[in-house]
Amino acid sequence: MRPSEVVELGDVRSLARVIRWLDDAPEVGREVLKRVYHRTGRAWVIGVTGPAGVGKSSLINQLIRAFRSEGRTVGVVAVDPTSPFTGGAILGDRIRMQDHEGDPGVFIRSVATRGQMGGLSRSTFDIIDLMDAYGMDVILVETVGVGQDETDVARVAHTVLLVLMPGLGDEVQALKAGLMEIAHVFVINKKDRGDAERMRQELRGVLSLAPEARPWRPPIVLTDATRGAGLDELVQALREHRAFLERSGEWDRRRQQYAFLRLTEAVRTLVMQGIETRLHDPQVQEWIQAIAAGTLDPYSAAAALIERFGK
Ligand SMILES: Nc1nc2c(ncn2[C@@H]2O[C@H](COP(=O)(O)OP(=O)(O)O)[C@@H](O)[C@H]2O)c(=O)[nH]1
Ligand SMILES: [Mg+2]
Repeated sequence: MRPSEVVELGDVRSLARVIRWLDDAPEVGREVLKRVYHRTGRAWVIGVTGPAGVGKSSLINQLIRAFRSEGRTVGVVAVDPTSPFTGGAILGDRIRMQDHEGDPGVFIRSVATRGQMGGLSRSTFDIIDLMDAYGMDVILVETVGVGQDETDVARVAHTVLLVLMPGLGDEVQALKAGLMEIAHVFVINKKDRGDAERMRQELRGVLSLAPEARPWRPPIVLTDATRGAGLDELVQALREHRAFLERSGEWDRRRQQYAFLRLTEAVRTLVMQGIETRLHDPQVQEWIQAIAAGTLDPYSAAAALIERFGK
């Protein structure tokens, strides 16, 4: 590892290299993260979530343009729901974002979920922190999904943007219990295509069921991501939410929550790493056999394993 790559703020090439290390040489990638972590905490993380095909990537493309025109740097993490059976090939989700190719103020990275729960892979946190440390002002995290287990993004993002489109009637119903509660801004995209206004009314109906006491009332913005219509309104809604976060103290509270999440993730990573390197240890093999045979339960085995290798 060359120290220069650690210190260069705003250098997307060294950022790309460090992020690649997270996959290829995790201990090196994490070593860099340790050294730059003190620079984190400045980026505004915006989660962009919703069903496949609603136009999340297209909207991100437009949001990059909008933030860039204000002089802000933008990082994008696109989380692909790659099948756990294919082992998680990294698919480029750059197609609709390629307008920004060559702009040193934009850094786009796709990550595979590797079949982990909740939609975000372990390294997503590291990538977000690295982008933050390397000076990205805004980090857009694209995740697919509308299930309740997809609410992971809410634990990472300051602002959650839920993207829908006209004609998603059933899915809107399904959303009620899950993402509805975590979304701060709703977008009905493809307003050029269908009855977006009617959908706004439906959505308002669903949202009005929420407790009145909620300090932030999520706005609903109609957009056409292919033409950029509604983008000013969307950016305005995002800005208002950010101002709300800061004035309510929520911005700082999120930092605390994120710190807790980071700690538990790091513990999991280190413990798993410790176990994975010892899978062929005869003692571990013995425990596996005993669990299979039913003579040992997995919790007792896990406790014994951590006791033995956890140091
Ligand atoms: N007509 C119309 N098509 C759109 C709009 N936004 C995105 N699309 C198209 O919808 C398809 C899916 O868009 P994409 O951004 O990849 O959606 P994602 O899967 O949510 O990221 C693409 O063919 C886009 O060109 C829109 O506002 N209007
Ligand atoms: Mg996409």
